[in-house]
Formats: sequence, structure tokens, C-alpha cells
Amino acid sequence: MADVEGFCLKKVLVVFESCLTEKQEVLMDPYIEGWKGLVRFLNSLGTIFSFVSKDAVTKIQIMENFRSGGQQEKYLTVQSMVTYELASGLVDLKNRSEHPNSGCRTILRLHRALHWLQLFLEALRTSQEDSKTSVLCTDSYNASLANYHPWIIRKAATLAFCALPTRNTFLENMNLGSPEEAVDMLGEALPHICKVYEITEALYAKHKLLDLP
Ligand code: 1Q0
Repeated sequence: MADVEGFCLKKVLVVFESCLTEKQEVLMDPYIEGWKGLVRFLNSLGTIFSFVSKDAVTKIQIMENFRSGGQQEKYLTVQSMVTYELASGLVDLKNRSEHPNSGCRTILRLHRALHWLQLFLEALRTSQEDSKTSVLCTDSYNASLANYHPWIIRKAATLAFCALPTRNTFLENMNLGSPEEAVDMLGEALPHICKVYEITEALYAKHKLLDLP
């Protein structure tokens, strides 16, 4: 499952480590790369999650376009993007109208999903061997992303989670060796994901961007 086309989940997760600069800024390119890897993993779980990966791909594409467009250097880090878009009036703060796909609101959606990922991986790492992945996934989703989703999406997501394999199959299919070794890898990768999440959260809170439409 996780090894489709030589895919390695470890590589994907450690990419988040390379997001942080010395000045504790979040680099856009590895952030986008990390999400692309996660989407590849998601696709390997089957078409049942394609409604999720489609949305993630759309958002990744929006950010890639900024990174290859005329103002690409303004999008080098999440920090420089926030400064630039706010100073240039490129963010819809109340209603989605003139700038429906700003970098700020797009990253906010991925940032919320990163919180879900953080909770889910932590749950996988610390749960009992016989835990149900679907339950761990539903609980982490309800504690994070679900708060921003309408009923119909929550319903579709929780239905899809039921198709997830058991915890040990899941860990084994990550192709990192035994479930224990996979758990160790998660323990190494998680602090970096948490750090990226916290820095982005603090930045968005400071600029009052946590509720962008
Ligand atoms: C393992 C199973 C993963 C299941 C993914 C959980 C997330 C469910 C999210 C449901 C999103 C539904 C689609 C549309 C949502 C949008 O409305 C919403 C808001 O955007 P907008 O433009 O309408 O305001 N979009 C989002 O909230 C963004 C959602 C992005 C989700 C990206 C998920 C990428 C998943 C990666 C799987 C990683 C699994 C790693 C497991 C590691 C195992 C050790």
C-alpha cells in the first residue's frame, strides 16, 4: 500500500523537518512537497478517498502556481506570503469574493488538515495493537478538521474511514519494517510536524487569519 511506485512514507514525513529555516520560518516548497507525498499515500489507499485527494490537489496546485508565478519570491515562506498578501490587499477577510483563492486561505485549509494528521499519527503511535484505525482516524478528525466541515463532508469522511485497514496492517504497509519500527519512525517525524503546525498557528493567530472564509 505505502510502497506504490517506490513510495516511502518516511521520506514524506521527514520532509516536514526541512520546512523550517534557522529563523523558524516555514518554507513553502518543502511544505507543498510534503502534502504531495501525503496525497500519493492517500491515493494508494483506494478510490474511496478520491474526494479528499482531489481537494488537496486543487489546493497544492494553487500554491504551486504562486511559486512559479510572477511574484514567486513573495511566496518563499508562509511568513513572506502573509506579509505580502496582507500588505497588497490580496486576502478576503470577511467574505470570499474578490480573492477567493488567496495563498493565506489555501494554506489555512492545509494547516487545519496538518492538525488532523498530527493527532492521527500520534494516536497510531501510542494506541494499543488491537486498536481500530477507523476509530483513531474518526476521533482525530472530530477533534480537528470536522469543526470546519459541513455535515455532508463529515458524513462522507467518517464513512470512508471505515474502509481503513487495522492498525498493524496499516503500520506494516508503511514498509518501514515491523509495526514497532514504524512506531519509532513516527516518534521521530512527529515533533517536526508539530513544530511546523505551531509556528503557522502562531503566525495566523497574530495576524487574525484563523477564520479566513
Ligand atoms: C488515512 C485516511 C486519510 C483521510 C483524510 C482525512 C481528511 C478528511 C478530510 C475531508 C476533506 C473533504 C474534501 C473537501 C473539503 C473542503 O471543503 C475543505 C475546505 O476547503 P474549502 O476550499 O471548501 O474551504 N478542505 C479541507 O479541509 C482540506 C482537506 C485536505 C485533506 C488532505 C488530506 C491528505 C491526506 C493524507 C493522508 C495521510 C495519511 C498518513 C497516514 C500515515 C500512516 C502512518
